[in-house]
Amino acid sequence: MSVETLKAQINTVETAFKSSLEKSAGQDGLEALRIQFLGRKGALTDLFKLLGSLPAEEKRLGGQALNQLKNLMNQQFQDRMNDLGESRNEQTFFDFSLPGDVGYVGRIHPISTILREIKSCFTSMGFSVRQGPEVETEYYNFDALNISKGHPARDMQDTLFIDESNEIVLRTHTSPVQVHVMESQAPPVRIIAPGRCYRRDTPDATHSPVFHQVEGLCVDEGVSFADLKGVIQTFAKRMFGSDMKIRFRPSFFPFTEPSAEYDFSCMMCKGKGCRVCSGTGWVEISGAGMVNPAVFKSVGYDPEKYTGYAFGMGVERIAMLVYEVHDIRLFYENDMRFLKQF
Ligand code: FA5
Repeated sequence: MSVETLKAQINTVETAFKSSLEKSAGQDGLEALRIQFLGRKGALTDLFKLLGSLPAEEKRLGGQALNQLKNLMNQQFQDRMNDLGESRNEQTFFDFSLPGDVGYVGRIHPISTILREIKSCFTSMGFSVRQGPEVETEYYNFDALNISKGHPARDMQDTLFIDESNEIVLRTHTSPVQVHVMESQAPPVRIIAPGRCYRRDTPDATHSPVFHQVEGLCVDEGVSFADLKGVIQTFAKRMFGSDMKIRFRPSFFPFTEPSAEYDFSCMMCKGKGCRVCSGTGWVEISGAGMVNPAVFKSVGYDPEKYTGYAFGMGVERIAMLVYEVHDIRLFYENDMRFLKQF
């Protein structure tokens, strides 16, 4: 036999091996192929047996060609085994030690939690909870509250208009709810009105264009400024503990007379001065005062018979003090790393 004849047989075996490898399926198919081509009595062994019949000078060449075929067949067979092993692992492998998929459980937003606490505190003092519209007429947002057209107080609150020609605005405060409530019932009144407010305020650490207020209104015979101070003091101590200090400062609102603003001592810096309290040790929480008789007249209450107090406190400012949050914007960025802490 010549080396050329051997090479022709090598080609035939190689072609048959490759085509069988392509067609072979599964572990059993591969094992049958291994026996047929690479086994002790397989096609490769048969070819090696032919080496002996080559002329001495062609044995080296024949041996090289056979070894090449042997390496190629072994390599391709191994590759195929690996592929099969991987796909089998993908189908059946399951690691029971891995932690399971835990679905995300939502939670209450910190502002909602604080609103609930404020409501619970005031309802325990005999206040009921009322709601008012966020889209208001200028009449309720300003005129009925004694803030006449061109009054400088309208400049104090940069207003977002929905429809300027029809005088429709996004309410800039919760005080219009005072008017809705007084129009709908006779005294005595003792309500709080929580809700969203909107202003064209530039966002910074303590201002957001959308924020929450809780309005308070108490009207009856003989209600005084001392009642207002007592209610606010009780609220502050219940919310923050007996260490909380409050202070009232004279102020101006067209719908209250006299008017005041009250501040809570800054829990963040314990009064030393920080970014939240602008270095003063106090955080402005709310406007307040005795209801202006002009407002009573616009809702048909007798100002000679009734007196009342009102306040409108900023909920975010309270939440910042409770949770020691330095920037109001964090409440509205919806960053889960922040929200998950509550
Ligand atoms: C008012 O809005 C009055 N309606 C409050 C009032 C009610 C006075 C009843 C008298 C009687 P003022 O503009 O000061 O007042 O806002 C009240 C509180 O809302 C502020 O003290 C502050 O805590 C909060 N606040 C106001 N603007 C913003 C804002 N852009 N972002 C966050 N909180 C704000």
